[in-house]
Amino acid sequence: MRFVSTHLVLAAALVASASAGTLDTIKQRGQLACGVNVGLAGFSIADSQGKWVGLDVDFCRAVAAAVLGDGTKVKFTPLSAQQRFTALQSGEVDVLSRNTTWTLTRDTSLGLDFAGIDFYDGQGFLVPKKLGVKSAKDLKGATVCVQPGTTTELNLADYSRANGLALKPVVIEKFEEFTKAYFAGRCDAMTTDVSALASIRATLAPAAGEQVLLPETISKEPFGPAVRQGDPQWADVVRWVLQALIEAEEQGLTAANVVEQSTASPSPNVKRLLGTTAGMGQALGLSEKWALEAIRQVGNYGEIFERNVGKGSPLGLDRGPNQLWTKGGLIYALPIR
Ligand SMILES: N[C@@H](CCC(=O)N[C@@H](CS)C(=O)NCC(=O)O)C(=O)O
Repeated sequence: MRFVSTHLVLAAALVASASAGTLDTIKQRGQLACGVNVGLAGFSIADSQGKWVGLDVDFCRAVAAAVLGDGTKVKFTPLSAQQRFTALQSGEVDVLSRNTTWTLTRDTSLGLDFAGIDFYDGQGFLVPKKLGVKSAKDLKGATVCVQPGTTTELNLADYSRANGLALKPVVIEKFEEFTKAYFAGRCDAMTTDVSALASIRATLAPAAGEQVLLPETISKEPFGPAVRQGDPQWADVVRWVLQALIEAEEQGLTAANVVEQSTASPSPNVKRLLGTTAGMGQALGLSEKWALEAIRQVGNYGEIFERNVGKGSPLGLDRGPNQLWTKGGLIYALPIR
């Protein structure tokens, strides 16, 4: 019995040491490799100066700020829906932060681990106003533009079958061709995540007012950052950076006040989060200023949301389920202690 357990412990240690190391690799490299969308405004897009901006981009900057003390030390790799998982599995990127839905099979058979949920979404339909369609149920026999390698494609088939709609998918791999095909009238409708439809309508439609979002949301699409399975230390870092950004919003810590609050706040929770009381950084293998730097350089979860996809942005999204749990939403930070 004793013999077996020693061997099991040894085997477990060997597996851990063989697969660990992403955190050390990043520290040595001095740069985080982050996989993002090729160009979905609000989530990830290169601006006119070639600088990457968006909610998914900001999450990677927060991880770099926590790990390396500098949120600019990120190499962004644009990935299509079909390329994204291979890029993570092969080690080309350390983290995938790309409007990617957490599903059972992605979490298991694909060898990934999701570190949390940073955006709650669902799938919808966009149609030209001139079609006069008021509900997805009116789309019987319609052609629908959809991208492959997505949950979108699978949900569309389920929805069509479940409702006897005989929808005809028009599957287009490249994002640019996908949007162009729809606006050129090659499909009656376009389907993807509602946030992406808002982004496409606001930034790519020839006339945004001519496009209607149908009322049905046909799926749940919880997006989150993913890492390779088998490196729990790295998964922990990514998981807790996300929690720290949410905790910061819960505690009223912002990019502008976090440094001052790190000494002024009497709250034990704030002191632990910001490293004024040491321990959390060490537990993660990071500097005690990990969360302070992430919040100072990138902002809290709500600031990231508002700046990129909120009411003041071209997407104009409500917080909806992405509001804090204390305000009726689903965003809830795990205890940092
Ligand atoms: N959330 C869904 C869909 C994600 C997705 O890739 N959506 C498309 C539709 S907007 C996209 O981002 N395309 C950009 C590209 O292919 O580069 C998933 O994880 O499968």
